[in-house]
Amino acid sequence: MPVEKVFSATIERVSILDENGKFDAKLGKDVIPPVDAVALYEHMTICRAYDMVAFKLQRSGRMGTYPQNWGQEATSTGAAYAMEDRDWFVPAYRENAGMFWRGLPMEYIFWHWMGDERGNKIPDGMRTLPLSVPIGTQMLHAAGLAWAGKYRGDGSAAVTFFGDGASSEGDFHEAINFATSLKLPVVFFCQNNGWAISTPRKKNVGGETVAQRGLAYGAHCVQVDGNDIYAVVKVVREALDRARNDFEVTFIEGVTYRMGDHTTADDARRYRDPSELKVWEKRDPLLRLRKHLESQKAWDDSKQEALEVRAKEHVNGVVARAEGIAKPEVSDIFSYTYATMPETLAEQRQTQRTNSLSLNDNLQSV
Ligand SMILES: Cc1ncc(C[n+]2csc(CCOP(=O)(O)OP(=O)(O)O)c2C)c(N)n1
Ligand SMILES: [Mg+2]
Repeated sequence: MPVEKVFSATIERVSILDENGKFDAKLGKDVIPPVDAVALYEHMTICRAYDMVAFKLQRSGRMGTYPQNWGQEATSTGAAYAMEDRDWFVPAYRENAGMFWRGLPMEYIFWHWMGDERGNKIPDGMRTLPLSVPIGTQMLHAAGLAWAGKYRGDGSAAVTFFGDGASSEGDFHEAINFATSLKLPVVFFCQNNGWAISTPRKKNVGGETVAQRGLAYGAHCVQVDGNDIYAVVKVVREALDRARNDFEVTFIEGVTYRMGDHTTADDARRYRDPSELKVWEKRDPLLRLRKHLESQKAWDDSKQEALEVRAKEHVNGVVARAEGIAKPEVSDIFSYTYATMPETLAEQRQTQRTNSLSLNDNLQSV
């Protein structure tokens, strides 16, 4: 036969708890035990409070630029919940909730955006990378970590997060090509939040879904309702099994929405129709889970009130710790590049305050 079909594929979309509160009992069976669902809801609520405080810290001049995570909490939290400690969590910059679920103390992310490098020094043993602001670079790191894990046979997998915009970067294509051709245990989790700053998804990604981008590389591709934490946990768990057991790469497109501006340096009102927000407010991942828990008699208004008080107190404590950290030493800038400091650098550190170069002397003469 001169013409034959050599490849065909479909992209499935997974949803368990839909925006009207309908829960698919068959698909959702045993995905998240009820006690964990409450813990996840509480966690995401505290992360939302954190996000709102972060915005105010920037507006009042106490923090630099900040990208709000508002509305996207279920994607990274669901993924982190499905992961094991031995797995690598490789974020972009809208995955606070997942990083905190993995145990990163919340002040680290404040430090990062306050310009303090100590926010990037992840506690030892926590297989989580610091935030990545250069778009797309982290996916290559994830492929490398997964390669090392496979080489060592430690059973680990890497889950890397990136945006719809980042899926148009060369780094994405290089990383996924590397991962699928070497059969590395990586999960590529695209947070399709509708926008790459002011560029709408349709103007930066051709094709019906973002997920299908992975097909060309031979990845298993799936779309998931990213505001449905049950569906997120299910698809990430399956992707991790695939990675660990078969070294098969998965591309997950989590369809979610950026409720805030791109960052505090942006004003989305200049390019975004407010009616879009109204639609997505109803799809809020927290609201959806809360209603579901209420329908299960696992949540009520008094629990909500108590949680909100607790969240406020918790975040206030984080702010106090973040702002209360002792200033770093100037010489710290020399300390973190080499395990053993080369002589030239040691000399620079030694002479950083000579008369000719002394910052203090210069200031005194002003
Ligand atoms: C390599 C690189 N190019 C450009 C930028 C500027 N930039 C910051 S965020 C962004 C858009 C990213 O969109 P997306 O990947 O969809 O992530 P989102 O912000 O929506 O979460 C761009 C172009 C950058 N940080 N790094
Ligand atoms: Mg985006």
